[in-house]
Amino acid sequence: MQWWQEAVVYQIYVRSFADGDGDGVGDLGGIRSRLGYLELLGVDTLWLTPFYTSPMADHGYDVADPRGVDPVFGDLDAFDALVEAAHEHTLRITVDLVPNHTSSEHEWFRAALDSAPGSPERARYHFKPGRGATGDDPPNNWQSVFGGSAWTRVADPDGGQGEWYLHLFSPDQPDLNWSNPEVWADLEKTMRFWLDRGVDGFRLDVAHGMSKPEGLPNALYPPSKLLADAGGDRADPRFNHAGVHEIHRKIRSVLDAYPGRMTVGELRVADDNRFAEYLRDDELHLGVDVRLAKAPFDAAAVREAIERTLAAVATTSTVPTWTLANHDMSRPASRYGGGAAGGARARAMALVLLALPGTVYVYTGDELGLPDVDLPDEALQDPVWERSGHKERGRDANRVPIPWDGGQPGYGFTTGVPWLPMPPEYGALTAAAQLEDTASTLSLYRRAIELRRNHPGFKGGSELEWFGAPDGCLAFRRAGSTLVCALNTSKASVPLPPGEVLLSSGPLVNGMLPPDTAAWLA
Ligand code: TEU
Repeated sequence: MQWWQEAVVYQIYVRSFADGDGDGVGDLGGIRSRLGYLELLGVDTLWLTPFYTSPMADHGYDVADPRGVDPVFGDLDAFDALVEAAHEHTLRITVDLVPNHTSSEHEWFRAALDSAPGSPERARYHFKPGRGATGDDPPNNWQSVFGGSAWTRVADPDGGQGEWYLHLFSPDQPDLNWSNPEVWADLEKTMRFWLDRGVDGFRLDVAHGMSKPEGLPNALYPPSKLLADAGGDRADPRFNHAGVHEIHRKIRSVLDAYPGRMTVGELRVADDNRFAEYLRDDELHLGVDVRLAKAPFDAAAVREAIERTLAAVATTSTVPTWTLANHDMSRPASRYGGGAAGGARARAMALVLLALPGTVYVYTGDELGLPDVDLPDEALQDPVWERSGHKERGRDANRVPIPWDGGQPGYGFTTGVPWLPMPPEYGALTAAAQLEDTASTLSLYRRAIELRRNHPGFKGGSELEWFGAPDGCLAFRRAGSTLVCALNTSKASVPLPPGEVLLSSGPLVNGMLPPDTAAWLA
């Protein structure tokens, strides 16, 4: 068993975790100062979102220099110090890589703008003439995931209206042309750069992107940004193109020279068979699966998501991955209904999550039960807000900084002004307050992670056995194990399966499992 096949990975949204220098933005030094907390929580691996040099149009997913640290996050010395300290705390470190696109401030893209159509500088991206007599229409009908056309027109070096370039995300994130060998050579250099500095693995952003079909043909359906998530759809030419697998084989060949290091791909691929293709023995080690995170709080839907995730990896030699959220999704406490019920359901789902075989991802702040924050319009920073013409508020609500202790404005996250306002209700949810409260969400996560690591009931295989359960409920155990996880999403209390209760997500009532509650039994 490799370490990544049974890890509890904690996703750090670097901007929002801990601010070491008082500028209101989280940084690498801040993370280093909070490693003790992560050790207490019991996670074994960290995933850091991009901390590379960036103008921050998409908060770091627009990378201007993939081998440099942005000054707002620290410098290379701070990174090296963090890796060393994390390893001393027996925490592994995985970092994001963004191979699909660069920032428009990347030196390659600046050079492309200064060069003529047809030049080698432009050939690193997708530049094309427009359609129509004067080239005023974009080269095809592709839409940006963030809204609007996926094409932006540039002025030619001589000042006239010129070519268009492709950006599946914001215009500040031009897509790289992966049929250009320079693009791979540069990613390989970047991977070796960070591997040689001691990282334990990579999360590959948009791992179903990169490769594009020859000639960039029109999409055949009415374009809609929602189709970004339907990557399994063969009619969507933007993502999941067959050529991507050759890229993953190259990535894997680099990793194979660094035993014990791994890659996990962000795979927005709805079709189970196509998902599995990325997990062949010479491609990714793991794929991020958001099926469970997308399921509503309903036992039948949760069971279906779990079974589909298991089915998607059943033909591979890898393991399933599970998560309830990430930096792109509404937080569980809000998604499951908000208020006291939403909080209780998020806690119940945490026990489902942590009972499952394979690798688990916990998004920073979910262990505190943080809700999404209702931010005022003027605070919003996600490019989705502007790109959608203010129709979609974007992802800032689930990226508000972590409350550590004390009160407003910074709650121990920063001595300055936090980059997104932290609300009054954070006072009761700080890590410090929850560490002292045995009934807190944080205490539940700590206990559950500890049991997951040490209890023999978790040593079972990767198949699940399902028990008969009342309507709106589910119960399962790993094949060969005695530990049962039961979840009640119905409106009535139900009898518990037989066994000693090891942990429950809320109080049991007269030995019954109440609504919005889960329990582990041995
Ligand atoms: O997200 C890729 C993605 O496919 C989008 O659908 C994303 O889910 C977005 O939330 C839609 O609003 C990755 C990163 O996780 C995301 O944070 C970046 O913005 C994006 O890539 C571009 O790098």
